[in-house]
Parts: sequence; C-alpha cells; structure tokens
Amino acid sequence: MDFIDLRSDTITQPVTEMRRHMAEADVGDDVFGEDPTVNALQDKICELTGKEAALFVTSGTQANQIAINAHTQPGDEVICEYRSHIFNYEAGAPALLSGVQVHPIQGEHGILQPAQIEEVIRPRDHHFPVSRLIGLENTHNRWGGVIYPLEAIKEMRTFADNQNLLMHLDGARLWNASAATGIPIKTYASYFDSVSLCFSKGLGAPVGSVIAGNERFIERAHYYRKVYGGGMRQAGIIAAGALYALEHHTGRLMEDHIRARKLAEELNMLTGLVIDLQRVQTNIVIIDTSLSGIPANEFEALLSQNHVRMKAISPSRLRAVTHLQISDDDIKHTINAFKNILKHQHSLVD
Ligand code: TLP
Repeated sequence: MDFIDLRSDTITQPVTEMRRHMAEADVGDDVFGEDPTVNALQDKICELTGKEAALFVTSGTQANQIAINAHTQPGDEVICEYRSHIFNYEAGAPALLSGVQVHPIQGEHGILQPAQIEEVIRPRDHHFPVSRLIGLENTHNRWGGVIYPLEAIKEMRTFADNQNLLMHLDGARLWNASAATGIPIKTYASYFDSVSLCFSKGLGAPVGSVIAGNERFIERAHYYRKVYGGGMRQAGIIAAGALYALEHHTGRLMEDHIRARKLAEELNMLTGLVIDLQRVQTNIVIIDTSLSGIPANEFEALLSQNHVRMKAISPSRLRAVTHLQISDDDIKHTINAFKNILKHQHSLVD
C-alpha cells in the first residue's frame, strides 16, 4: 500500500495533463526576458494581483528573500510574527543574504496588532537599526493555516503608512485564504508593497513561485534574483505547470479544506488528541498529542507503520496538510490509523 502523505502540500506530483502542458510549452531564454510562457505567467500574475510587475522565481524562500533584499538596506530591521516562515524556516537568510535582522513578535494565533509593532519601532537614533519592513503571512503556516483577517491587514497598512514602513506578504498559501473567504487575491495584495505566491504548494505544480510589486521593486528584485543565481533559461517548462495549476487547481482548494475539517473534527473526538477547531480554517491541521502520552515524534513513527505520514512540528504537535492527492478514503484511513494507535496505547496503560 502507498503512503498517505500528509506531511505537506509541497509533496504533490504533477498530474498527467500538467506534465503534457509542461512538455509542450513554448520556451525561450528567460534571462533575456524571451521566454513566452514565463512572460505569460508574469502577465497573468499582474492581472491577478493588480500589481505593475511580477517576477517568476524558483521557490517561496527565494521569493521572500529577494523581496526582503529589494526593500531593505544592510542593518535594517524586518518585523515578523515569531512563528513566521521567514523567521523560522528560511535558514537565517535575512541575516545572511540581506544583512538585516528579524524582529520576531508573537501574534494572537499569528495575527499581529499595530500596537504591538508600535512598541518595537526604533526611534531614529544612532543606537538603533532602522525599522523598515513588516512581513505578514497568509495563510499562516505554523499557526495551522489560519487566515489573516482583511480588517487586520487594513489596519496594519494604515499604521505602516503613518510610520513610513513597507509591507511584504508571504502569500505562499494566499490561494487557500482567497478560496476560503472569497476575497480576491487582488484585494489582499492591494494592501502590500510586495507579495509572494507559490505554485508548488496547494496548487500542485512541481516548482516555482512569483513576486509581484511595482515596476521599481521588480527591477530591484530582478537584480537580486540574478545575484542569488536564480535566473533560469528555458523556464517556460516549469512556468507552464504554474499556468496549468492557476487554471485548473485553484477552483478545487475548498475540497482540501473540507477534508482537513473532517480530519480535524474526527480526530478531536478521540481521547488523547486535541485540535483547536476554530483554527482549522484551510488545509492544515495541528494535532496536539500531549494528552495521549505519546510524544509527537513517536506518533509520527507509529503513523508511518500504518502507512500515514505526518510531521512532528514540536514535541507535542503533529501537522497534517491536505492536498491534491488526498482523497476522502485517505482521510478515513488516517482516522482509523489514529484509532488503532490510541487503542493500542490505552491497552498498554490499562
Ligand atoms: N513551507 C514548507 C516548509 O518549509 C515548512 C511546508 O511544508 O509548509 N512561506 C510559507 C508560508 C511556507 O509554508 C513555505 C514552505 C515557504 C514560504 C517556502 O516555500 P519553498 O519551500 O518553495 O521555499
């Protein structure tokens, strides 16, 4: 039996039709700006985000890091939520590549309030770094795929304007936020100076992300993409996968959300597991295993013996992510795997 792989929505395999589109894509040298498929994708992203310009890049990490580099000067400070991807999972890149420091702040389930940022903004004085950029994440991965409320984004924008701060959106899963709320990508993007979007998560393309912003920002981003060795030649092959995903896979994201919800509700009924159902808003489920007496990494191994893969993201928490290749039957099997493990554990304790 194959594994039911809920470790991430990054593990999806390109579907046959997507592969066909990729194989047949018109291509050119994108470093010369001559790849028609990459150009079509960038145009499409401008339309979707309402931004002046867009740039196709290799990964979500590269997108965020190029944006940080393009917005800042060495010595600046970037304010992020303390569980954000930028602060936790990008290998210390803001310091390494842009020479900036991240100022992490704990938000309420990932949501930051302007007042919290006001507290940490640096006075203009030679002792301090310059507070330059606020980075928000929507949906917020480590807080369980929660959606950043539009009202909170609007308030942050007003605050940022008053304080002369820039705003970047890590929108790796903005597609999921948009599918769940019905709020267009363009509306979300309009409150940010730059936005990054990924094609290789819920959309199921094998590779690729994009950054969008104004012409001047994208000009700088283009330079940094080159610096990072991210200029690709006949990149239309992969851009075609992204275009296919935009056309065929955005409309099905609610299926993933419904399956995540089902998984969360059923698991939450089992003794030993706790899930904050209010936070299960998209395709991510965070499962607290502490009451079961089984540490999350052991749970991960036991699930694997039952042909289910999940990731332990802390000693007491597992993360499950639904995606294109997870079916209703897979969810049923996963719930049964949890039941088996807990039954066995209870029989050992009794
Ligand atoms: N997230 C991955 C891991 O790196 C944790 C995952 O499995 O969820 N922003 C957000 C919000 C992300 O969740 C990710 C990937 C990225 C950026 C980076 O994207 P890639 O992996 O393309 O560099």
